[in-house]
Amino acid sequence: MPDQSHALNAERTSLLDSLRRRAVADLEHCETSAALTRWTSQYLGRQDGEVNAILRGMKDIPGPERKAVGQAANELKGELEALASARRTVIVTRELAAQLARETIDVTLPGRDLPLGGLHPITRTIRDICDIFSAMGFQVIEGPEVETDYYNFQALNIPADHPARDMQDTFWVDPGQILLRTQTSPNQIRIMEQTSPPVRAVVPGKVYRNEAIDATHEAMFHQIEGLLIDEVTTMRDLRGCVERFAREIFSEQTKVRFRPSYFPFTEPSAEVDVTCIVCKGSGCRVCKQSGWVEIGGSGMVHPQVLRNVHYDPAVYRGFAFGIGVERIAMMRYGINEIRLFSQNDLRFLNQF
Ligand code: 2U9
Repeated sequence: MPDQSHALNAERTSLLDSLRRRAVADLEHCETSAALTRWTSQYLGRQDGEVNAILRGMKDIPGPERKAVGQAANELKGELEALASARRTVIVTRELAAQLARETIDVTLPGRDLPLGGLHPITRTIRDICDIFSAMGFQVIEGPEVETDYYNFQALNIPADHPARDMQDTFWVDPGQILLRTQTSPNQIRIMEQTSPPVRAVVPGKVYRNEAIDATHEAMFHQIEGLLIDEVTTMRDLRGCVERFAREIFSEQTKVRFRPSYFPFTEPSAEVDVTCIVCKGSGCRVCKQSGWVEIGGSGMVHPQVLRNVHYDPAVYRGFAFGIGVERIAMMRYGINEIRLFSQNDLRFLNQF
């Protein structure tokens, strides 16, 4: 019996030895965490691990040997666990180093450019016009686009039967009471109500007219209106002011011409023409061969308008003018279609 048990013992010992050699050799080939996980489950797995299979089979071993085999198997288990843990440290360190190398950020790289927006040609033109009048001492003041009938019409001496009040021309919010302003002048009335002369102000902004739309007319467009009120103010001052503006915005060679006209809020009144900037006055398609292009209207403020804001027309007088911004922009940039300004088409806008 002792010999037989000795032989059995030797057989089990060599079984454990060969398992150890195989496990150690395999472990040396584990290069990744995934491979190591597979190795761990093959040799040390709770259910199917090879070492546990030996420990489970011990119930078949006779009493005296069981202890020795159990001890040897447990030692092997401890030994393999220690080797696996050391191997894991090596693999994890190597994998982390590779990941860090892969994910390196070069903080010295220049940032990505954000595309810069630009100013709309109408905004640019309004700013340039305002700069010119600012330099002449005018304040730039904006006001509401939704107005009352009083500020838009009555205060400006526009009688009830005037064509400008026509239902077809005005966008009414509350018919007869509230409307979208048809000119920026209601704001000049507000300014005069709030201040005493002298007054020098320009008002830029959107205005609305219920018009038939074509290449040169839109239902919404932009104006700049100017107002100057003082004790001694003449038509010559108006002409000088408008001429200075025209020469600043177009060129020093520009000439200005006044043509008699009629507006309810000015008397006398004049249309303002400038020499065509395309042909310099010799005649072309833009000026319809006349050499002149209309840029707006002007005049001396009507005494009734002064009375409406409680200015004494015997003491104060003033001039006013209105300029169509789209007109100026179309001439400056050589644009022949007003609808391009409101279509938000980047192929057009990117050119400015
Ligand atoms: C007050 C008194 C008078 C402003 C004026 C015009 C003549 C004029 C047009 C220009 C082109 C409108 O955009 S457009 O179609 N404007 O012809 N505007 S006088 O007169 C005023 C303003 C305010 C208190």
